[in-house]
Amino acid sequence: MDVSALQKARYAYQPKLPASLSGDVEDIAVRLGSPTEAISDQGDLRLVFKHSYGKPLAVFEKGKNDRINRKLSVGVILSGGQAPGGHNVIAGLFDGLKKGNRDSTLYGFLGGPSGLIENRARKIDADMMDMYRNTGGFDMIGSGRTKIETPEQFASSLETAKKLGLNAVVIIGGDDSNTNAALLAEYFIEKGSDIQVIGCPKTIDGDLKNEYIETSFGFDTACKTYSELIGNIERDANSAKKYWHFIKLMGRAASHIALECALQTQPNVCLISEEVEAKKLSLSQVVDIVADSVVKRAENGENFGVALIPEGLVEFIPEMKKLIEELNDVLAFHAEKFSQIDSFIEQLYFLENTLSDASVAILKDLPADIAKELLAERDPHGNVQVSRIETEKLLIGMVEKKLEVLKKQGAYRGKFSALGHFFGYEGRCAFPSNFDADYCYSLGYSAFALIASGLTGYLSSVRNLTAPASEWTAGGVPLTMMMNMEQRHGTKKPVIKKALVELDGKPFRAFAAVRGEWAQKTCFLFPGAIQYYGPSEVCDQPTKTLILERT
Ligand code: FBP
Repeated sequence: MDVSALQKARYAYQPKLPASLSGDVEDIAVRLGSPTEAISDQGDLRLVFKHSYGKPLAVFEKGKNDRINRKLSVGVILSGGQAPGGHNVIAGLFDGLKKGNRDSTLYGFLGGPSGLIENRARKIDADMMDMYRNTGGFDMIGSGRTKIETPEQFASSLETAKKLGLNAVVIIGGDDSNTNAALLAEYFIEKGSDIQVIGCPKTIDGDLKNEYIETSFGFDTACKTYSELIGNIERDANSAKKYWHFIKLMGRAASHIALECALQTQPNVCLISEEVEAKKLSLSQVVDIVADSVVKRAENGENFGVALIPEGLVEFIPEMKKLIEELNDVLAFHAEKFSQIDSFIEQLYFLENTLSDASVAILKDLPADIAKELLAERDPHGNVQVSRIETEKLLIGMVEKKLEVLKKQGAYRGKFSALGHFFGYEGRCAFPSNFDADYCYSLGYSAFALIASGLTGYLSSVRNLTAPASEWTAGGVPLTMMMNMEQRHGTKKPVIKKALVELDGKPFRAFAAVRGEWAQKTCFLFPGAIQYYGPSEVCDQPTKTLILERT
């Protein structure tokens, strides 16, 4: 296989490990804390997780571990959207397993959780592993969004794990996939099996975080990749001085990516969905925020600019949120009937009789393309596929209309020419930054140590991430500790709580303190491409979000 010069050079990169995981594996001892509680709904969760609720926190430290050299057989799954560093989680797991006992085996389940359900797996050997070290993508074994949901799927997952003689399954995924990991761990115990389940926190969206998970992997690289592109566009905008660029950024629910990219590039506008929801802003009020910056900059003769739009925005505008919730219910309860209706007009007619009047009015008012996307099939976890909704185009159209009105009133005399962009898939498979390469390798190695220590129902956790890697700490957080009960498809379900942007958090406050100036003046910052080689202050810096949150 042909590989690029950078890829060859990255093969040779040796990811850094926390001191507690470096050196001899026999010296990785586990310290367990006191029993833990879930963040809320403890009573309900105790009932769902009868055998696995409330485990203690686990921390690795130097000491003796006489279980670590056991011969183990482990299966690993990449679940959900791609995130830079996934291969390094597998590499950390692989190297840990082989250091513990060279006869240990690692299987990769193909195509995500369905690989476990349908027993599609391949053995990962050293040659295969070496071709994927420090590379982006999930192409080593593939990924998928299948949810392990039905009793049959749980049963066949156990059957596969038994057939392969596994000691453990590692699920590398986001909040939904790790909720699945918790349910699988519980199921295995309930069925009398001692097969362990360990999760690893993945998602570029950055919304799987809490006191114990400082960031999900992939967020760092994805934000740096988007920020490079945004910086390039800002420079183009400032050179040509004729376009407004509306850039939608991935982040299905939370606006962490948009916020981090704003901190890195200082655009004129960055909308934050969580703020829109908290202030109960209508769609037209959101449009006013952007139009206001366009007008003010035109007064300074600057008919150009950059606006960042979080992917999930529409779901946070209260009137749209209500519409989407009602649509989710209709699509869940009348799925079959609705799928048989071919034309969009007939779909609207059907919905007129099922949705509230207010929601029908909003749906009819939206451009047809946007309305059609809102009616499209949900992902297996019931989410609207917001990456397909062209919010940037919706806003361009609405800002244009608003400016026409202002022009007629004599309140705007500028020129408005806008271009839309969507940055999402461009960043999910980038070569992991040094931070993600090190973090992911450590997460995988820590997952091995959790398995070797006999633990199940844990999320691998590596902390103290703003310090040099040698000072990071590693361990495991009980999955039930991060859970609460939420309404899904009309019933209460256990889920890992999503971390949205906190409006009283330091990253948002840092942004809010300066955005007024950015809206009027040109304050662009050009961060450039991720650097893999060179001084540590250029190559190893974590995100601004992490630095602000941890200091
Ligand atoms: P995960 O939550 O699975 O990590 O995926 C995140 C994400 O990249 C979102 O930002 C985006 O909305 C979605 O995946 C796109 O999904 P798909 O890859 O199925 O188009």
